[in-house]
Amino acid sequence: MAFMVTLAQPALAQRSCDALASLTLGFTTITSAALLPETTYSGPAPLGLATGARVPSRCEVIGVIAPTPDSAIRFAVWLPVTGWNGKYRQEGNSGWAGAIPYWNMIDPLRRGYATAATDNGHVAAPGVVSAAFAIGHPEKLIDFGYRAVHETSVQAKALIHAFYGRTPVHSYFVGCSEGGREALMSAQRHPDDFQGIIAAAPSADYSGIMTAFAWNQRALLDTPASHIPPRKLPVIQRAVLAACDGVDGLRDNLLEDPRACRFDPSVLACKTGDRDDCLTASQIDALLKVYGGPTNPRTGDQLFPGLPAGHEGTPRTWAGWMITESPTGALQFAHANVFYGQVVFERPSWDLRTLDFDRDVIIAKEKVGPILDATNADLRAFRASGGKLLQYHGWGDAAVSPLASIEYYDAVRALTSPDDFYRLFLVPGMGHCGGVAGPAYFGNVGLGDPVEGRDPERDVFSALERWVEQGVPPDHLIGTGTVTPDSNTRLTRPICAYPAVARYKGSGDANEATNFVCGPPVLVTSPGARAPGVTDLPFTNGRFEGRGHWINQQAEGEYTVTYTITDDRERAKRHAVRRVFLKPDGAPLFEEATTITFTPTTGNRVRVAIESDKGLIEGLGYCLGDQCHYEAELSSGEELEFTFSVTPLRVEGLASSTNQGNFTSWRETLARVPE
Ligand SMILES: [Ca+2]
Repeated sequence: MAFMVTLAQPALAQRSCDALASLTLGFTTITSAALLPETTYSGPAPLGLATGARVPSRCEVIGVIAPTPDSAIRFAVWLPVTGWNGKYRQEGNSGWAGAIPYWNMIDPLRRGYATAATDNGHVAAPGVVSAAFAIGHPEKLIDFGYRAVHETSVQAKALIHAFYGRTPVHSYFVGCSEGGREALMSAQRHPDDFQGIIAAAPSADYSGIMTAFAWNQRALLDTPASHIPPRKLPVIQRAVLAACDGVDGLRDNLLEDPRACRFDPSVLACKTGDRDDCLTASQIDALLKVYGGPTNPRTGDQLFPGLPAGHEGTPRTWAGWMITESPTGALQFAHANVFYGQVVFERPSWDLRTLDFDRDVIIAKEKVGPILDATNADLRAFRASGGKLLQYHGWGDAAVSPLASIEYYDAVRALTSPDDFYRLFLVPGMGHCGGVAGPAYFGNVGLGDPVEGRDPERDVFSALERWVEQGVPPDHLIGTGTVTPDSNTRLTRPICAYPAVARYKGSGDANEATNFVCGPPVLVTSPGARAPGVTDLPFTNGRFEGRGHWINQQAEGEYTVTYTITDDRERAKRHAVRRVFLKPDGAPLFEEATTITFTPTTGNRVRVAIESDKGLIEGLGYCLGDQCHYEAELSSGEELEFTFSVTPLRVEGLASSTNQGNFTSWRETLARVPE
């Protein structure tokens, strides 16, 4: 005998742990049921965070579920022997799954939860990016897509009832990346399985993400000169921060909302040959494609959002995921080949360098989108069942663009008010699932998290528990991390519920969360958003006043901006706009008059034409709910971008514009002046 176990039988138990082995469950074979003593975890731990952790004594049940003849869904359940809190928490997978993630089950067990996880229906060699299980096995792909997580929850709850004599009072699901996709899939397909769900950095639009991976790799492989070596990534990030760090009101090497950053990589163009501190023309082209994201070459449709600027050189973000010394060594290269080669075409020799971004993307969407993509924005059943969904995503995530989480949130918002059941938190600086830069620790990496205690403000799972069990929704979390580049200095910062961002109060230690408030976003744009919306633009006559920031080579500073808008209803959506910029002393900086015409096209799209002294600016825009956005480009190369929200009582707008001349940028915040 390997070790002696002397544990009292739990008082609540209706059956002994051993007896669970003979339990009859639908489509399920229980392979073992045994009391295990407290141990120290020594198995694999992908984030390197659980090795050496104390694992309390538990009844461990391992089984296989076969809802179809080709299914083999392995799962493990850990039932606390003492101190069960009456609740259940299931853990998600990562990557292509293929193993039961025991390391994720330690944290819930230590919190007193009965917990379970599955290998998602197949076995894979550790550390290998592979979806070979899908070739010739459509049922296994469905198990991976959504069935394994649901079936595991059904059987785990049955085992909990058999062991303790009652069902859990609350059930939770926690997952990041692939686990985040599983989390959203549960809310969409099985809205009664879990009352509380954490969906972190979800790879929800699975086929879209894989297309983006292929797009990025193709951009970087376009010619031998397109490859950007990892050593240049910090150079790019420094240039982005030089251009954009202060936009959020604080120079701290973090971008509160990278959407406010309009970075032009041509500032890094090499002047005399290729050097480490500059980019060649081919590299600039590749970088612009990565920022822009994949588009259909025939229709121009955005296929997935691009990656926001500002985290290129942060360790474990772009390097490794997208860029390695070897041009084909990145994780994105492997994942995109596996997805299209093994899952879509079932032809392992397929190479992403042959991908047709029109035809092949449509094939992928039609074949596997309905199985893998957790993109259904209709969460009304989940909401009606009392479910609470907490989503978080790092702005520095180079695996899943955080813009995709915003798109999904906005799509949900177009159908139902999410505030009472669904909140999204975007974390400045943070990479995929956690770590590295910014306020990246808030209970999100389980046992490796340096934050002690289970304060709902600093521990994301405790925040979800409080929301589900006490009805207190989280407005913000407080993340902990270290200052960049001074890793010896601790930083705390509020992480605000989207769309709010943390704004520095203007005084006090900028590394202390207490000196920030959650406020309106600097700039709300989401280029390429595909969510449904409305086209009505109920702009009305009136005067608007606000603060603006103007930057050019002659003048930089804060100005008062006054708009007078005359809404010409006779000519549909046509507005005469007179704009005056005043210096702090009241002297005019300049003024201009423009006419803006909005013409609804299809869906939520609008065509925008601006006649001004800069010439005619035309562009396409869109509205999401009460928020409208458009971008336009002048023939001179000037870009104009403008976002505003429209409500019956108030108009607020923020704008930015860039060009390649001496005019660099301006932004404004406007509020309607009461009549
Ligand atoms: Ca900043």
